[in-house]
Amino acid sequence: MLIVGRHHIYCANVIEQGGFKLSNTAYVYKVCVVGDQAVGKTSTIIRWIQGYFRDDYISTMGVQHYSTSMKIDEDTKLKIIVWDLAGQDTFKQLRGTFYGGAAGVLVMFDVTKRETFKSIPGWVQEATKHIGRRVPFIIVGNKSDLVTENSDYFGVEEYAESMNAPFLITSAKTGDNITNLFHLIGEIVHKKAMESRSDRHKVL
Ligand SMILES: Nc1nc2c(ncn2[C@@H]2O[C@H](COP(=O)(O)OP(=O)(O)O)[C@@H](O)[C@H]2O)c(=O)[nH]1
Ligand SMILES: [Mg+2]
Repeated sequence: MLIVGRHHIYCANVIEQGGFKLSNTAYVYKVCVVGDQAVGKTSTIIRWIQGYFRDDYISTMGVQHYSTSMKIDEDTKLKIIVWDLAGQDTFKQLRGTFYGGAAGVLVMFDVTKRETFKSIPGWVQEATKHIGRRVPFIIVGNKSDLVTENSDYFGVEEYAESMNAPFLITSAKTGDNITNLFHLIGEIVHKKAMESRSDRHKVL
């Protein structure tokens, strides 16, 4: 399998649960970001990759992707390719094709809009259907900077527990928890990929 990067052509081995092994210390994974329109998907990705927040984006058309690298320990480097899927219903059909090969999903809602939280099960279902298996996902409540009083964020903690998924409350505006979020998804998808490899070796 060839992956053409900006400066390199990698010879990579496909690993199970989505992703590629580039070398003994470097791996690449695809992560999809989903959620209703305007919950802050694009802002969150831009905040992480480019380190700033702007409030004048035009809404994402179709799909865009971004990539960056992170070290999860001294010896392990991950390249995460983040796919930003348009939330509008008009892109529903198009979205299906872009989930392929994803190793993990960030499912986002806006902590100031209950209806965006209610959409989460639908997003989980759509992603699982198109990816073809249940992959790790993180539930993300964004725009924490807009919440002034104590909030239970619509009960996200209980919901996340029932889905056996972690959740994080973030702000793309202030940057709160954004680095943690991407490191967490990187660690989770890598762990899952490594576990499934060792399981397979046990069976063989
Ligand atoms: N206050 C605040 N506004 C945000 C935050 N994240 C995104 N926004 C704003 O919400 C709107 C939608 O953001 P966008 O990233 O385009 O959402 P997307 O449709 O999910 O990609 C924009 O006006 C952003 O500036 C946040 O953490 N805090
Ligand atoms: Mg967008």
